[in-house]
Amino acid sequence: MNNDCIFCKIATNQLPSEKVYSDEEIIAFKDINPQAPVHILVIPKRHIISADELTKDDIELAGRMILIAQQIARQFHLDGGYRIQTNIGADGGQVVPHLHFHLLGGKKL
Ligand code: DGP
Repeated sequence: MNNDCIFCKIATNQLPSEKVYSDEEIIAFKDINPQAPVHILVIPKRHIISADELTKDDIELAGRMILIAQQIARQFHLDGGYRIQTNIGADGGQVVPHLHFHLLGGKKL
């Protein structure tokens, strides 16, 4: 938990969000500024800054994050395809420094 991190606050319910998935180590919630009809963020509850910070110890966590995005894509009937994207650092377009996978779909991207 990083007290200055909005996604840590969402993960601990100190800030509201429209959650679509939650387990002991991962949550998913609707993006506040959607770029597609379906735009969901999948995040670890643990404060990891970005994918660049992942280590071998996180292989299972990172894999589970992708499988959860896949499961949510099915739940939202993104049968025509979708995008899973993660931005890393300022040059990568990352604004919130807590690892998140964008799940985007519902239109031709
Ligand atoms: P990125 O640029 O990859 O760091 O994307 C951050 C995303 O997080 C951006 O699409 C907007 C979203 N976001 C930022 N603050 C909040 C928030 O307080 N609630 C929710 N649901 N989404 C947020």
